[in-house]
Amino acid sequence: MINVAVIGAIKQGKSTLINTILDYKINNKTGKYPEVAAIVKESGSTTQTPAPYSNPLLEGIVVWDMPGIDGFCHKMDEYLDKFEINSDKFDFFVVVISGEITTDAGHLIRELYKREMPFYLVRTHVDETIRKGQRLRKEERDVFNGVRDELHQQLHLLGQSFEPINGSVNIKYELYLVDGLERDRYDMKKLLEDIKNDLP
Ligand SMILES: Nc1nc2c(ncn2[C@@H]2O[C@H](COP(=O)(O)OP(=O)(O)OP(=O)(O)O)[C@@H](O)[C@H]2O)c(=O)[nH]1
Ligand SMILES: [Mg+2]
Repeated sequence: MINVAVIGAIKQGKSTLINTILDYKINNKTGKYPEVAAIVKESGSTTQTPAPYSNPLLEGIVVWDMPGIDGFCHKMDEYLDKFEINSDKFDFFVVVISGEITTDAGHLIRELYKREMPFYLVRTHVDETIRKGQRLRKEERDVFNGVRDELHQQLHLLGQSFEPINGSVNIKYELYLVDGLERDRYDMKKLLEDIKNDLP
């Protein structure tokens, strides 16, 4: 079994992403996900304990919905210990952000860099970013590429921030820009394929 942790700050779209990965859809009539799906709450308390999800769509893989960083522990180190991030429990990490890389996500990414753990960074809410751009008469492609370039730059700076001299750490990541609710838009198709076929 490959244990994949979907992790990030609170309310970034982690649970939604898991449901899309496992193809659990909101029912048109009830407006709800099926019972087996990851829990998405519109308001109130967030995911508080790691919850495993799997189905035949991703054979041999368990996807873990992790509590939002800072929604549960006050310190990053406490979070890393409590949820066994630095142990062998998880084989791979999918870090979820909905905008820029915030302090919490940055802290986590630095941990992964330190351990030379490859990871996927998933930027959700790209649909909203594009919509905003359109109001400012920006082309979809330009907005998309702008977000991508900024994130690569931020990731590069993060890599340098603990290895400033020659950046000798071997950093491996993939970046995906998605609408967390859509399986066939933006980079989601590639993400689904990569999770299925390309996990290290
Ligand atoms: N427009 C848009 N909405 C999204 C996207 N991803 C998630 N959402 C919405 O964002 C809200 C929060 O999503 P969740 O999946 O609950 O986020 P989470 O990170 O699991 O949140 P916590 O477990 O509470 O920390 C929900 O209303 C989702 O429908 C996206 O890519 N685009
Ligand atoms: Mg959640």
